[in-house]
Amino acid sequence: MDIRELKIKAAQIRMDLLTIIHRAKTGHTGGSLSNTDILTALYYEIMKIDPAQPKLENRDRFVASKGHSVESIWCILADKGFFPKDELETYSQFGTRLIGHPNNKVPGIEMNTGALGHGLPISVGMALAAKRDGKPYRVFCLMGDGEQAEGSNWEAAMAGAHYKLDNLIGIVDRNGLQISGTTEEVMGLEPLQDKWAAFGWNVVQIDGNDMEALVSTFREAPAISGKPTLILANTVKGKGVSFAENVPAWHHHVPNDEQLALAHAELSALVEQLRNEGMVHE
Ligand SMILES: Cc1ncc(C[n+]2csc(CCOP(=O)(O)OP(=O)(O)O)c2C)c(N)n1
Ligand SMILES: [Mg+2]
Repeated sequence: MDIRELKIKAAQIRMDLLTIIHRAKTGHTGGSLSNTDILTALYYEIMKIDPAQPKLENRDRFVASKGHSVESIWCILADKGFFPKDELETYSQFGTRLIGHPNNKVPGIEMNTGALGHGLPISVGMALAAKRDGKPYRVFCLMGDGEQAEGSNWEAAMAGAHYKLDNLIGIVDRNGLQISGTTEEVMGLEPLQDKWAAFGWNVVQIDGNDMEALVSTFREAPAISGKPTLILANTVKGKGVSFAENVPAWHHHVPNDEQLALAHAELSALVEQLRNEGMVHE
């Protein structure tokens, strides 16, 4: 897919995730919207995965350590064909596999997550296994910025550098907010880039809602052989929905009927604009 097509896809995924959250009346809206571009780049352009063979030995691995923002993942896995799209209607309903956090009963999910701070340690193990077994796959681990307060991440960071895991790519969704306010108010993280660098990682800071920057950074990783990569992805929590952007309450606020219609109108307008740009260029 080219960059414009990826941007259209991201807008469509945003519409889908708002729809399932609105229907179920529960979800982590802000964090799902902030990481949609990261996931779209990974799932539609970067990762070597096959929805028909979700357990393929040499598949790239994706671990959603910030497991609460699962709605973007469910919508992408359905759209890619890991499971039927109409199953999305069961999201968060009694008896569903599509629960409020990643669940490895669902094809395409590598690991149950939700308790923050566990994704990176397991990703280190997956990347180390690939090295020891001589396998070519990469491991991508998406963390939240609030999640950086979990000490287990820093033990894993040390191990990732120690074992020279250049097949490991950590991504921090740096939206500046966690559940109850800004990360700097709740648990100061800065200077975050310097901390990761001091732990021996190659750190790249980008705009995490810029599709072009995401695709080229993911393609180039590892830029330095023998070092794991940390992508500090500066994002906007609630991205793409004007009234949700940067508003802490949208962490798990659910859109009402009117807000859903408004959000869909904004995102549809973006899709139309991107389609028109395509026609001008063709
Ligand atoms: C170990 C643990 N403690 C607390 C929580 C509750 N919790 C869910 S989301 C969240 C905030 C996470 O903020 P951040 O990592 O910045 O995620 P994002 O902003 O991307 O939604 C918290 C504290 C949890 N899931 N796991
Ligand atoms: Mg955050």
